[in-house]
Amino acid sequence: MTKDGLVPWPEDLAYAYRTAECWRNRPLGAYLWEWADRWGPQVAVVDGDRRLTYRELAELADGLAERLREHGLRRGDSVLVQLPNCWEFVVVMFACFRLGVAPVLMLPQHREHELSAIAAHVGVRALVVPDTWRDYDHQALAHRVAAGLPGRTAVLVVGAGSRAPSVDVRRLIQAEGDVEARRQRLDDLAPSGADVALFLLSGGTTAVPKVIARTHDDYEYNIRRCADVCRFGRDTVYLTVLPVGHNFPLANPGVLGTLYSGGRVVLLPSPRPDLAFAAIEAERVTVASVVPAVAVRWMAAAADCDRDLSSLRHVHIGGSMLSPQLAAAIGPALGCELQQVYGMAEGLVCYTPIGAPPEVAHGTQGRPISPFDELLVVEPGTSRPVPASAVGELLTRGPYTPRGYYRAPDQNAVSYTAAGWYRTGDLVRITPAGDVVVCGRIKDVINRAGEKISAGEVETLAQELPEIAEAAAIPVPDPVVGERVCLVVRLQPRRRLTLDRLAAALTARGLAAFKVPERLVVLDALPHTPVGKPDKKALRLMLRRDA
Ligand code: J2J
Repeated sequence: MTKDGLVPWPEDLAYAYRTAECWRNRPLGAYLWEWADRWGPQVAVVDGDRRLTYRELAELADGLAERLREHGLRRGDSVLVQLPNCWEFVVVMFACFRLGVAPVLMLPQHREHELSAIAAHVGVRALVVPDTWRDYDHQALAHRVAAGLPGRTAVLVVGAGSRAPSVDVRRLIQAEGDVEARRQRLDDLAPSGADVALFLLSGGTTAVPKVIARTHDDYEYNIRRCADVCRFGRDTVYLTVLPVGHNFPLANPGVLGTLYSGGRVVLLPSPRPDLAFAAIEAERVTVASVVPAVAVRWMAAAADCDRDLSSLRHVHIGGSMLSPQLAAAIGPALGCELQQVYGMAEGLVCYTPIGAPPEVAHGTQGRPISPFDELLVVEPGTSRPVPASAVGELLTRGPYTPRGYYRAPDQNAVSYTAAGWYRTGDLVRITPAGDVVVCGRIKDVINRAGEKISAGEVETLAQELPEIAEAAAIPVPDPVVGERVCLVVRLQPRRRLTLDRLAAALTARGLAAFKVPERLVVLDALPHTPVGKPDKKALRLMLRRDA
């Protein structure tokens, strides 16, 4: 671990990745102008009535970058970004990339609990939020979070509701002045390819979510490979319905892969089928990425939909388990080809290839996007390989899989082996042809419609409530979202607790709504493992029996 909290790749491997041109030592901001020079007048981003060309995007991002610099942001700083899917998100991202300021990508659903912990952990200099989103006052939230942080943290607000002392982002996004001179000034300030481009949140198994630092070099390589595998090009029209702060819609190939290829990004605030189908028809969308829960909603809605979806060529599906039966039904229902994605914010991404035979397209989660990706299947919790094709825990390393979490030496000792392998916590088998089949997981998370919820995070917060003596968060299967959070508790003597009171108390403590338990089970005593932890396997079995 270096002083700044990053775990570097070993020097010999870094050399190999550079020599093989995985890493080009070129910051993501430099690509913005390369694209603008090549595809200037073409539309890059569509958000409702707002359409930005490549040229406009570059000019607006540079304009914002210069204003952010005037506000004191410098290379090596970081800012927390909590924006919904909107054109300003793209401009903010590239303004940051130009300056070498790393955005920390949060979800609009996050609240004080998540924002405060992450902002403090990374040491952000500013928070970028919408004024309101879905009737929630993010501006007020950001000021509360900023007040609890050491030092002065600026609050930057997107939206007409921005009020002093917030900084109004839309006022900062201007392309006035000498564009060429500014471009040159910013080029001179550009970060190096090895600098941190952005921070992603981990799906997380710990009480506080872990943060993943992705460099310009590693992220660009990931985008380039995904765009190549998915055959993105100038004719690609990519629909973004998942929260764009997620790695999947952002960069697999996602928004950045589309821009990389000269295509057009269409941003929607939600995956609602009526909105999505109207956008597909209006913009002649060719590809969209969704989680299985959204795919199911789209399939049902497509059955009696009078929109023209014929432009759709591919749908990327990943983030949680997809059964082969469902996988086989998606293509026919939506009139396009399915590509399964198995990915993670920590790095590794696998895709089923375009044109793959049904047994691969439906029965596997695909193969790694890079020949430099290393995959090892081991007996869970060890480094002992299992026999070929057997099920085990997947370990991985490679040119876009960082070697550790940011500023987390203790966690890294658990999540990474001494030889630099990342322990995915996923149970997989690899077919003789090299395709990964995800079979389950050993990590203590709940996967609710693709959103990962750390059981430990929910338990730690729940145990602070005066009613609760002991708590275990476990997944319960659900036909709509895959899994929901169930909290099993032992209460303090003479205390009572209802699900409503639990939900209200956790929400009041600033926990994001999607993590709040949707089921509560009260027991006189929890079963325990020999080391004294709640026996979650026994609890899961018990709940299944009682269901
Ligand atoms: C089963 N489980 C899957 C799949 C991810 C692309 C796609 C998804 C993510 C993502 C991502 C799965 N079948 N097809 O970042 O770039 C579960 C695994 C994995 C965890 C990672 C991307 N695809 N998963 O979901 O960081 O358990 O990334 O380890 O949110 O999601 O979660 P996350």
